[in-house]
Amino acid sequence: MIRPGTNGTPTTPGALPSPARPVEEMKAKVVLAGAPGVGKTSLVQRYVLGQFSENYLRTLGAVVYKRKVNVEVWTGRIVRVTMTLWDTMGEQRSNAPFHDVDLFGAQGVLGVCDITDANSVPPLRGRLVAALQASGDVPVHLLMNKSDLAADDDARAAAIGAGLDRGAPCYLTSAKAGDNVVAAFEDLARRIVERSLLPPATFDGVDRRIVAACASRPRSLEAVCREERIPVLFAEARLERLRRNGLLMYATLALDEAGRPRLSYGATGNSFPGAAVPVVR
Ligand SMILES: Nc1nc2c(ncn2[C@@H]2O[C@H](COP(=O)(O)OP(=O)(O)OP(=O)(O)O)[C@@H](O)[C@H]2O)c(=O)[nH]1
Ligand SMILES: [Mg+2]
Repeated sequence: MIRPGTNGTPTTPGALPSPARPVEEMKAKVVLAGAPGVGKTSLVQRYVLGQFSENYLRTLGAVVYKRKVNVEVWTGRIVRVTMTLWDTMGEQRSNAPFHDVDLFGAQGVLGVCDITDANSVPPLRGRLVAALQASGDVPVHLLMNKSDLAADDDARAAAIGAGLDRGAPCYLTSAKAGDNVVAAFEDLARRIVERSLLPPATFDGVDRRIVAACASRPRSLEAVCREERIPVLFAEARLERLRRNGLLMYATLALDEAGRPRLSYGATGNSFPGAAVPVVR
């Protein structure tokens, strides 16, 4: 999926290429899904155009936006991702299959609900099921939008519950104020890139130690970095891959003071498939 850039930049192991000279490029389709009026169009327009409007114009069909972003991954490389962002309509007029055509082939999903309205969460769950059926097990981020308004406790709890069920980190976002919009979109871009870089089911001694530690008690990303003495991006990619392979799960999913996800990982009790590859450190 990733192809070498055309600018001839050499990839020196350990060296960080300049963000202005990315070494690899990839494309990713990302779908925004959620109930009507939760702010999908506003979020994508805030991210791509830097604009916000109080006017509500229902989306009909799907509108596709594009934005390129440089993503730093755990290898130290920079990948330039061209994201096509599919802003889908919230209103579902029927269950006819062609309504889900927009969801096919996505590499990532941004599920959106309205933090002031608990009724926006059940339709979001439905849209996530449809999106994941159409695109397979792709990374999902859950955006609890309109954080500039007073939050509804039920909406907050329901959204975090949906995130936990779907393995989707949650972000408190405001398309109006801009809070966490870039983080939510670009963290997803990084997860998409990492997923395409890591061999899906090859495990080594680091993986085994991480799973053993999480089996004794849930570990945060920071704890894994500290204990294994590995950089954040590297630990994050490993944890995500172990989770995808059913060896870890989110033990807790909460929000930090900035409204960004705070996760801890626990072991599922499943055993490692295949033989271990010894790690030399
Ligand atoms: N206060 C506030 N209002 C918002 C925010 N995001 C969106 N809105 C408002 O909510 C309304 C609906 O926003 P849209 O972005 O059109 O919602 P949508 O999810 O695209 O709706 P559909 O296209 O019908 O599915 C508009 O009036 C926006 O101005 C936000 O973060 N804060
Ligand atoms: Mg819309």
